Amino acid sequence: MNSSSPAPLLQAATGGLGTRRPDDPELVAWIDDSIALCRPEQVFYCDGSDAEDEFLLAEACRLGVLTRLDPQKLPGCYYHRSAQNDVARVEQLTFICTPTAEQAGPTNHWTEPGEMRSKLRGMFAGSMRGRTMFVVPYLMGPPGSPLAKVGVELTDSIYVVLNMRKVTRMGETALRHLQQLRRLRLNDAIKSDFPLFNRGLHSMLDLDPARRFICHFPQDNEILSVGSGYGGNVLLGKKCFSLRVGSYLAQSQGWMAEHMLLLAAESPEGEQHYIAAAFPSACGKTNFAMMIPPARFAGWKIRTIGDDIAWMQPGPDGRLWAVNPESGYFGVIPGTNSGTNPNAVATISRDTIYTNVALLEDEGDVWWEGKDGPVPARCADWRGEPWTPELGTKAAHPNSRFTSPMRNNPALAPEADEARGVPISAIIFGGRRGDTVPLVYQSRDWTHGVFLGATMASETTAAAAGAVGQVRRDPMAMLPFCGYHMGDYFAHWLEMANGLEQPPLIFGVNWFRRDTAGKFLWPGFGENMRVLKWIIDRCEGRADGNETAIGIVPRREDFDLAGMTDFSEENFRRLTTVDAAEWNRELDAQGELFASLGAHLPAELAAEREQLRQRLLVPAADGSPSDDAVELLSP
Ligand code: OXD
Ligand code: MN
Repeated sequence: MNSSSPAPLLQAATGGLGTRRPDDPELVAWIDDSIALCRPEQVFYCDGSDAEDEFLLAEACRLGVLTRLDPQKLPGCYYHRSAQNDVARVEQLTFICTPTAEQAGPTNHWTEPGEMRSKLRGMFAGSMRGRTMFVVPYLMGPPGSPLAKVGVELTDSIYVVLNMRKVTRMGETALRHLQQLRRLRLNDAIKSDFPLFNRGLHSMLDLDPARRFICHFPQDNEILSVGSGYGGNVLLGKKCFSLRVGSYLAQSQGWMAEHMLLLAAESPEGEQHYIAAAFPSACGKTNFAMMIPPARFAGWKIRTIGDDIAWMQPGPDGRLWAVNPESGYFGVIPGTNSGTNPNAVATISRDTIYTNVALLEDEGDVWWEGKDGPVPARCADWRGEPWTPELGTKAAHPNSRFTSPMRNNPALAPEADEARGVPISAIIFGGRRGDTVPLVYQSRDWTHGVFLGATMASETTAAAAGAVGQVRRDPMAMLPFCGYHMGDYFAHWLEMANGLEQPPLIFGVNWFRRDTAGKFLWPGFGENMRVLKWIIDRCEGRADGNETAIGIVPRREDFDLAGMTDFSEENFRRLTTVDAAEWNRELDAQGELFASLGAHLPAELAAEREQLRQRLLVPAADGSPSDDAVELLSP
């Protein structure tokens, strides 16, 4: 059941499934060129219907790509194992192909577009011989939204098709949107000649990592992906289009494409706030977006709009409005249980594709580290090998995933389908940091908030191939996803303030601070509601904070700890301490990224860094030298 199995052909479908060619001339011409290049045996045109989904799921089982799980326990759920060398995004094989290297900037891998195209054309030539090419039109964003965009992915992976159907609005909806765009262009209402839809061509080839490349041509609205069958490398609507190409489009068109969850928070009094939060991959965005507040916050409702990506633009009212371009979740699964994320547990109980978790003996159910219930005495691990707890290895891959439609989420906000989106009160930047960064702090203003996001760092996780646990700069959680020069991206953030009369307030958070024994100081998950409450109170001007060198941290009196029996006042003090020695080290560590951006680094951000340096020099209120571990109050 893995994507490296040969990809034999589909059986003939009934009722004309797979046969309806789109009629957009530009789309048809590109499909025909791609067919001539890849030479598939069959072409299957997806319409996104339920009948099609049923047919393709059955075919994926017949072809050994999926295993159906027990329909009583897990209705509509399927199991998939990827190739063992293909389990995460591959940042070192991900390229931004702009005419000059400078346009891609120092944080991206770059190759000249002509050179990359001819190399990849060589790989695509004949790549789908004996295989099926699926034509997958998809819409990113709620139908009717001015931010919604069309992409079409041509792929030889049935697994990709079935996942894309869950995480995007796939099929006829997308073609209808394209038709409208075409009409507007013919009427001259869309003046640019920029391609109206994103062209994504994907072939697994033979899943050889030596021939694996994920390449973006932002200026041509095009993506070419070869040699992988996994996640963000191949579900082209997600990271590739919505973030890497999306961020380039956003910069040139005056909007924002961000690696952010979106949630709605409603107080018992009916006050409504919408929050966007950027965290690096596998740092708890899904958990935060689906959070259930603790008993202390009875009457509060947290609803999910999105768990990974936000597209945002200034509205006519001067606020920042956001939509979630996706319609489903491709979430990290280990650690998911009814304590950490009950809404995710409900979401994945049906209509879900499980990838690279462990398979229980009767093959009807799955398991992962941190799942509710007992650890199984034996199962097959994510590789298909017999596993027992004594082995001491992980049965599920640390980057194993669930793919579920958002409609399954009991906490889904109805606004997730709202074409105009939601107005954002606050933006949160969060990393995974064992030290230095307090539980929560607020920037002084938009520019300082951009500095806060731009200098964010986090420990690496299993979401990308490579070492885990190393602190790296991950500006705005966009290091792997920004499709152009990072310095220009910062400048774009600064410019966005010009269109915003009521810009969101900007905060930093860190759920992962540890004590000297390495134990987490903050319980996280539902308790993060307390942090959210302080943030909302700040938005409403109801809570005070202490001014420190790095921003405003909560005062104890304004932060609700009631009902946290195991949590000490001392922990709160440690969590909100701004340690001058640590922050001086942080300041130095920021220097490398800033220096690499050269003349593209906005002067405002260099000035913010200098001001931070100056503030860190101010001795603490008791006159002790500033490089001791003291809380730095502003003069
Ligand atoms: C994801 C990621 O899959 O960020 O969302 O890697
Ligand atoms: Mn992500």
